[in-house]
Amino acid sequence: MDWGMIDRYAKSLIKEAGHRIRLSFAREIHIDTKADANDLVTDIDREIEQFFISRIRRDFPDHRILGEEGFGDQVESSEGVIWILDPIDGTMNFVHQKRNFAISLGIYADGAGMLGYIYDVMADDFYHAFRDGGAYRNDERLPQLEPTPLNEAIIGVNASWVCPNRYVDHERIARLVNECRGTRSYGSAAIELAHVAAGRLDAYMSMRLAPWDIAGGSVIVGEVGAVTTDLRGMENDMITKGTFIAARPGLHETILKDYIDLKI
Ligand code: 2AM
Ligand code: CA
Repeated sequence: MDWGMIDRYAKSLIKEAGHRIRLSFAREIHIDTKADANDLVTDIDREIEQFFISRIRRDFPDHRILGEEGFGDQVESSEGVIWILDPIDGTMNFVHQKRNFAISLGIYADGAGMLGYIYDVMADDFYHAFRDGGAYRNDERLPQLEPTPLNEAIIGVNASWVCPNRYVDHERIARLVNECRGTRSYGSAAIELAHVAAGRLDAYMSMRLAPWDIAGGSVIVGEVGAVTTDLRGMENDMITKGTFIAARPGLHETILKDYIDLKI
């Protein structure tokens, strides 16, 4: 497999998709809801996913595609090469803020993350990584992450997990919020993972993420030494939805051991 060629191809595809998204602001965007009233999708999400899929199918016919909007393949096993795509991660931000959304793509071979990309379209920040080749922001290599104690850590966590919910003991999350240095929430898992990779967040966690939210970012944060698992400490399989944490080493163990009590 010529991963260098696939890397160049993927980068140019993502840049072109970003251009298409920026152009879409001149049009009227149609907004639908999916699972619930706050689970948004637009015609742009669908168009961008279809753009990726038509190109990938034409140029890599033996690869499979797992995309959020469902135009790709029915992926139930991790064999072969799989492109795991979220055409717009942070759709609510896309609709309400017209910023703080990203294209997220991970390319996996037999379950191993080979290439990862996060493109923060409006900031024009492009993060990428290749397995054992380091992580980069706009072609500048990102340094390895050093351990940080919890009382000096900024944690990316959505405020909804501090409210009673059916996934996790919210009182422990409230204690985590009190005992860390600060919390942030950006509304796009991909952008939060880019922040972890660049050392601007020390951890990011969510109880409800899909493979396309984390596939690209997991490769990127892994290259700078962050630990990524589900909230039981097991490896995420990139096929099923579940819980997720990415954190500096040490901090990862502290959060899982002392602050997470899953109900699911
Ligand atoms: P999206 O914008 O592509 O839907 C928001 O906190 C983050 O969680 C975003 O990355 C968002 O991705 C993701 N997200 C929101 N609802 C989700 C769900 N039901 N399942 C998986 N991921 C979800
Ligand atoms: Ca999405």
